[in-house]
Amino acid sequence: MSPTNPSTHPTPPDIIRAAYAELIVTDLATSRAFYHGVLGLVITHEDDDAIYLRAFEEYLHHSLVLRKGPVAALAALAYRVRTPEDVEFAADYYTGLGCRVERRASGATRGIGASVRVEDPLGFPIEFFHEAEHVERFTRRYDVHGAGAISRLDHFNVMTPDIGAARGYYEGLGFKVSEDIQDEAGTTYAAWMYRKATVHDVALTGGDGPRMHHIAFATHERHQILHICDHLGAIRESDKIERGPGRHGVSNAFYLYLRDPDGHRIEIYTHDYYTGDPDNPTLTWDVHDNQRRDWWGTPVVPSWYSEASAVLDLDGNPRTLVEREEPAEESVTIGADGFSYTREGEPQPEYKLGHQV
Ligand code: 4SX
Ligand code: FE2
Repeated sequence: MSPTNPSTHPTPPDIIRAAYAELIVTDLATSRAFYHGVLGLVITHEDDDAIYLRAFEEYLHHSLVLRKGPVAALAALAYRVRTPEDVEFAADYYTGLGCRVERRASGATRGIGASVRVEDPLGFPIEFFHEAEHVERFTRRYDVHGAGAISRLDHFNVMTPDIGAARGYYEGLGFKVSEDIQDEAGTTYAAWMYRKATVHDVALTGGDGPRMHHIAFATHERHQILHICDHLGAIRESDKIERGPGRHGVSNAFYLYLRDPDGHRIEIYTHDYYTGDPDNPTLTWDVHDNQRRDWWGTPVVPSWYSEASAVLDLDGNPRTLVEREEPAEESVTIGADGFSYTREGEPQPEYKLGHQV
């Protein structure tokens, strides 16, 4: 039987990009003050149950839903697919994987057309949709942008115990790996995977899971990220800054991690690079290279490795965690492990290709 036989290998949906996240928050007013008041996200709609937000360049109804609930958690990560037929392909594909699949009528989430939600093989609630309501795109609304303007959602980051297995699952969906972090024994600690032509739509972080590590929004400029830091300082909420600002090694992006009022981690991210050619090379980092996660060598704070948001199943119940069996990145890199390096005897990864500049 051919490996592409549709009876054994249903066609995966043609995924365009990471499109929206639905987070459960415990107090809508407090979350509104953070996401709208501080980050400046535009409110498309709000009611007693939820707030629907988007960034300035987005014209779909929302890229973030904040839904009120008793316990802070992730309710869904949604990918946009290319055609309505791809929503059907998604249903068939996950049924073929033995996953729980639920069809959702148009409007089940405000602004979103017919969709399917699945409990994926890693235990995450994932949605696939094509149709969505269009709203005003605020690209040139500089009168409302402010100094910390956020342009669009960029990526999801999920915590899962077995990065090799998770990578294989996402490769089956047509994602490619832009960068990863490994050690000399071949253990993979994290991987960055994309459908749109950037470094990632989803990153896989090794750890007890399923948990949501963060969602990331993009700005156009570094100074917009710095302004968000200044803004938080000015309102005496600098404790919302968890890590950064800094320059990532992996992805080369400029970054900042915040914790929202419920502890959900939000990254603000800019200046990664184009990956759209079919032969885009994968860059592998050594876990002991202390510039891999921050190009300036700033240490990663321990909470960034250990804390992450609970994930709900399709009934709204928190998932139990599966422990990571392979070594944890923080255990091999934090503290006096004696293995980290800034300069090795040989050139750093980027320069190993031997090109003269
Ligand atoms: O910390 S890393 O430099 O590995 C990193 C983390 C790179 C890109 C990301 O989006 C991220 O969250
Ligand atoms: Fe990220």
